[in-house]
Amino acid sequence: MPDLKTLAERAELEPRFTGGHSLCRGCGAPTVVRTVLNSIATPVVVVNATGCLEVATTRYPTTAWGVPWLHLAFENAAAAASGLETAYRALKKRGAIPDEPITFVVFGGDGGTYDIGLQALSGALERGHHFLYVCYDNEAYMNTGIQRSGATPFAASTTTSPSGRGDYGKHQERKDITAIAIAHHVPYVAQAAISHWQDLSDKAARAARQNGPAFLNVLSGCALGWGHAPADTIEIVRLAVETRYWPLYEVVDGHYWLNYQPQNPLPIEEWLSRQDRFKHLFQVENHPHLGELQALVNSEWEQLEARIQADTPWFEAHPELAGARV
Ligand SMILES: Cc1ncc(C[n+]2csc(CCOP(=O)(O)OP(=O)(O)O)c2C)c(N)n1
Repeated sequence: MPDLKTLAERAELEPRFTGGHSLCRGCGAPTVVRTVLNSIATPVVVVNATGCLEVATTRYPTTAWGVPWLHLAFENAAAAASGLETAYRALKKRGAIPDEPITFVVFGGDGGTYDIGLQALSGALERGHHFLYVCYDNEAYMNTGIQRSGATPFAASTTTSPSGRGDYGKHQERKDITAIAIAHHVPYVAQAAISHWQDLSDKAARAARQNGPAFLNVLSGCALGWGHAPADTIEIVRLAVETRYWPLYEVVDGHYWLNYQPQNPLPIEEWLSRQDRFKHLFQVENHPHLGELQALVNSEWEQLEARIQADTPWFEAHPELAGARV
């Protein structure tokens, strides 16, 4: 498959996703989409689960998509990509169409990925379809009014896990969808964030080169749902990385590699205090939950670090498979 080696080459690619859509100011989703699509050298076909991205980019009679694009329901985005990819392979095998590479890319929000579309995603990953699934993770069902999803962090206030009247927001821990994807033994799984766009771009390029399923979980952002000024989205997503809440790592053929090591990890409060969805945690009666959140972050980081250390010899033996450190 051809490759776009430099960021300049990627930036110069004709835009596959244009401005003029009606996503909110400060929304992270367009950054995810443009960065991913401009990092893939082949023609692409996009499958889009419903959510903010789909709704706000396709207002009749306009579209922000400069590529073939399918709108699907939550439940079946990955199933539709499986069908497309299989049909394309079958037609090529029969000689009915030219043998040219196409990358099939799914975009789904966290509601569509962690929860409602999980069954189809799991099936497609396990069957080994050659496609890239990208979750733009804003940590709630934003399009329908900020309802909690499986991605919503512990203690975040949403419209269906509200804080107040003695309650502290969501009681459950967030689901680790990246680990679930890894458990399917696919060639490439990675976590990325819009604050580290070069890393995201490289991961998209690497993911598209795999000869099998690839999954990217990208921390996006939502000024409205997280409760901050639109101009602060990138900075707040960066704080998620600097507090170790959102590690940037990749798993290549089952082997773990860290792409970014925060030199002076910040306490989780530095990320939480910038967002209204966590402001109740700074009331005295909720202080214990701050400690619980920090303990969760620490324990997840330690588990990840142990896996990364265990896999260091494997990457030393296969240095060409290790992604760039950012
Ligand atoms: C089966 C089904 N249930 C509910 C809806 C209504 N609905 C449309 S968009 C949306 C929220 C999507 O959340 P997410 O996938 O996280 O994407 P976001 O809106 O945050 O971009 C919901 C609940 C639907 N379209 N289909």
